[in-house]
Amino acid sequence: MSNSVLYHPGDGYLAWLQYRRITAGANVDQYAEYNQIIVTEQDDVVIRSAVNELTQGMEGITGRKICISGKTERTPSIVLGTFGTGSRIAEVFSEEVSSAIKAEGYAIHTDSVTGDIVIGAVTSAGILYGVFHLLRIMGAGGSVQQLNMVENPVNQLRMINQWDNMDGSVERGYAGESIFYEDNRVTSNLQRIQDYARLLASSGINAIAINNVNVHQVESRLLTEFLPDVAKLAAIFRGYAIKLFLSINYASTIEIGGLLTADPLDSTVREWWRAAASKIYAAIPDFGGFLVKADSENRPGPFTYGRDHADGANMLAEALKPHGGIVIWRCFVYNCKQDWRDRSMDRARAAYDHFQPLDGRFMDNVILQVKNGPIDFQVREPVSPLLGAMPHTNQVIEFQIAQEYTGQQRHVCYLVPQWKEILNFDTHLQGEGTTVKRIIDGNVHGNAYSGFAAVSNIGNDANWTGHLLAQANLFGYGRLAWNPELSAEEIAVEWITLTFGTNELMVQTILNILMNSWEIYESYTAPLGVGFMVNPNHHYGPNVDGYEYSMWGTYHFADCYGIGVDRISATGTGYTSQYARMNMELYESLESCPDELLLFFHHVPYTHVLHSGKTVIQHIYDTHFEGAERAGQVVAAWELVKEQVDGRAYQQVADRLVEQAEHAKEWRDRINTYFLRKSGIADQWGRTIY
Ligand code: GCV
Repeated sequence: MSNSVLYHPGDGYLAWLQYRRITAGANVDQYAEYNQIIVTEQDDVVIRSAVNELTQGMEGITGRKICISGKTERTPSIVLGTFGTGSRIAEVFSEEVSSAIKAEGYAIHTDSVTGDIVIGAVTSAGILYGVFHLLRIMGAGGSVQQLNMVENPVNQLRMINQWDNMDGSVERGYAGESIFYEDNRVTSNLQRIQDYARLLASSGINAIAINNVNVHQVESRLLTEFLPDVAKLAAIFRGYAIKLFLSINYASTIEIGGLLTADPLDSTVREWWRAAASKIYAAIPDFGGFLVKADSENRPGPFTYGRDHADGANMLAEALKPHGGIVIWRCFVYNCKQDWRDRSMDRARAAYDHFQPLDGRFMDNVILQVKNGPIDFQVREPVSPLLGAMPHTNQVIEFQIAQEYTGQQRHVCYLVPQWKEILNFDTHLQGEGTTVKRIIDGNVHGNAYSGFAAVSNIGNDANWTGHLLAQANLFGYGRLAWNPELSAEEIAVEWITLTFGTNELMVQTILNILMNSWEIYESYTAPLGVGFMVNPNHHYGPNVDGYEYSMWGTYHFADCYGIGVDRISATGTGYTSQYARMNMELYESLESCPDELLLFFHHVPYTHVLHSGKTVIQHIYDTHFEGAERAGQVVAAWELVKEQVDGRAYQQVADRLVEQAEHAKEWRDRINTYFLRKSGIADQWGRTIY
C-alpha cells in the first residue's frame, strides 16, 4: 500500500475498500469476536491476496489485530479453504452445497455451534470473492451471525478494457493519465496497478486488456520487446484472479514482424502469429488472449486482402488455441468515411450487416464483442440487434464505463440503470423471454464463452475516476457482470455505504442523486434517442450540428419541418428489419415506437404528438428547461451531506456538480435556441429562448 499512503482518505483513493472502523450499529459487537483467520493453503497467490485483504479489512473494521493460523486454536474464527482441503471445510459444507459451487463461486456459512464463519470454494478465486463478499457485509454493518449463502457468478467473462496508450494518454480518459504507461514504457509504479487489481477483483472482475484497442506502433511491441514488463503486470493481476489480455495491431506482421503482408490466409503470417503466441505463453502461461479492433475507424484488418472478419479472427484463434487462449474480436465496424448526402447508408446497420452473415464461421475460441447499441455508447439508443442474432457464435456485450457521451465524468451519470435496461431487453429472438442478459450469460445458445466487457473509466487521478461519484459506475459494472439480477439501487447502496458510511440521510441523498442522474443528463442533451449533438473530436458539450455534415454517419436530419432518422423498413434504411418480428413491429410503427427512441427510428414533424401528449418541439423545450433546473437542484441536494462526508470528498463532488449545473444551462440554451430557430414554433410557456 506504499502508494496509497500518499493520498488523503478524502481523496477517494481507497474507493469502496475503505474498511473504516465500525463503532456503532446493531452488529458491531459481532465483528469484535473475530480476530483469527484460519487458512490451510497459504502458498497460493490468490489465497494470499484473500488473506491479506481479510486481515486488512477486519483490522480496519474492528480496530483489532488479526492473527493468521493454519489450524483452529480458539473460536470463533474465519476459516477459508477449498473443498476437500481443511477438515473444517468438509465438516461445514454438505456435498449438496459443495457441488452447487462452480469454478469462481463460493459458499459462506456461520457455524451456529462454534460461531466460525467458513468460506468454502472450488478455487482460490472463489475464496477471494467470498472474502470480498464478507467484507462487504461487515463494511455495511450487516449481521454475520447466520450467514448461509451460495454464490456463483452469472457471467463467465467479466472483463475490463483499458484504452491506455503507452505515451501515457488514455483514449476517452477523463481521470488523468494512464496508470499503466508513461513515456512509451510500462510504468514502474506497480503498487498503483496492484491497488487497481484489488478494486477490480473486489467487484468481481476476472479479465483485463491492458492497452487501447487502437494499437499504435509502440504498443504493437507489447507482444515482443515489452513482453517482460507485460509478464510483471500479468503476475500482479494473477494475484487477484484476473487474466491479462493484450489489444493487438492486426497488421503486427508488417508493423513489427518484417513481413510485407497481414493476409490471414498467408502461411508466413500464420506462422508469425503462432511463434508470437508461443513466446507470450512461455512468458505468461495463463495469458488470456487478444482483443482486436480491425477494419474499424482506419485500423488495419483482413478487408485489405479481400478476406473477412472470420478469416482474420480464426487466424489469430488458431495461434492461441494450443495454449488455451481466446480472441475477442470487436464488431464496432462501420464506414467512417460516409457522405452525409447519401441517405441510403446507415451506420446503425453496419455491425449486423458485417457480422451476422458470418455466424458459424468463427472458431470456438473466438468471441465477438458487440457494443450495447448500434451507434456508440449514446445516452439513449436501442439495443444492438446483433446481440443474440448469431446462435453459433460466442458473444460478449461491450459497455462503456468511461462516460464519453454521458458527461465525461464532469457530469454525474450513474449508468447502472441504463445497463440494466439493456440487459432486460427482450430480443424475442428465441421467443418471449430471450433477454439480452440470458443471451450474454450463454444460456440461450449454450456458448462456450460469453459475458461482459467494458471500457474502464480510471486514470491516475487521486480518486481514480475524476468525479468521485463516477466510482459507482466502475463498482456497479463489476457487480452487475457478476449478477445482472442485482438492482441498480442495491448496487448504489452498497457502493455508497462502503465508500461513505451508513448514515441514513446521507445514503438516501446520494442514492437519489445517482438514481436520477441518467434521466437528468438525458433530458438536457440530445432528445428522444437521436444522439450525438456534441462537439466534434472531444465529444464534450453541446453542438447540435457538430457531426451533421461530417463523414461519421451520426446525423439527426433536422430542418425547418422536422427531425429524426427514418430507419424503418417501409420508407427508410430498413434497420428495423434486423430485429425479431415483435421488436421490428414495435419500432416500425409510429404508434408503438417508444417516445424515448422516436427520433432514432423516425423522421417526424416538430408538431408530432408523443405518447406523453406533448408535441416533439414542446417536449424538447420542456425537458431541457427541466433538466437544467434539476441539475441545479443536485447541487443543493449534495449540500445535505456536508456533515457526513469527508471535507475533501465533499468539495470535490460539489465543484463538479456546480460545473455540471452551469454546463447543463449551456446545453439547454443551445438546444432550445437551435430548435426555436429551425422550427419557428414558440415555447408554449413563453420561457426565455435566445
Ligand atoms: C477506441 C468511439 C470512440 C473512439 C473509440 C471507438 C472504439 O468512436 O470515440 O475513441 O476508439 O469508439 O470503440 O473503437
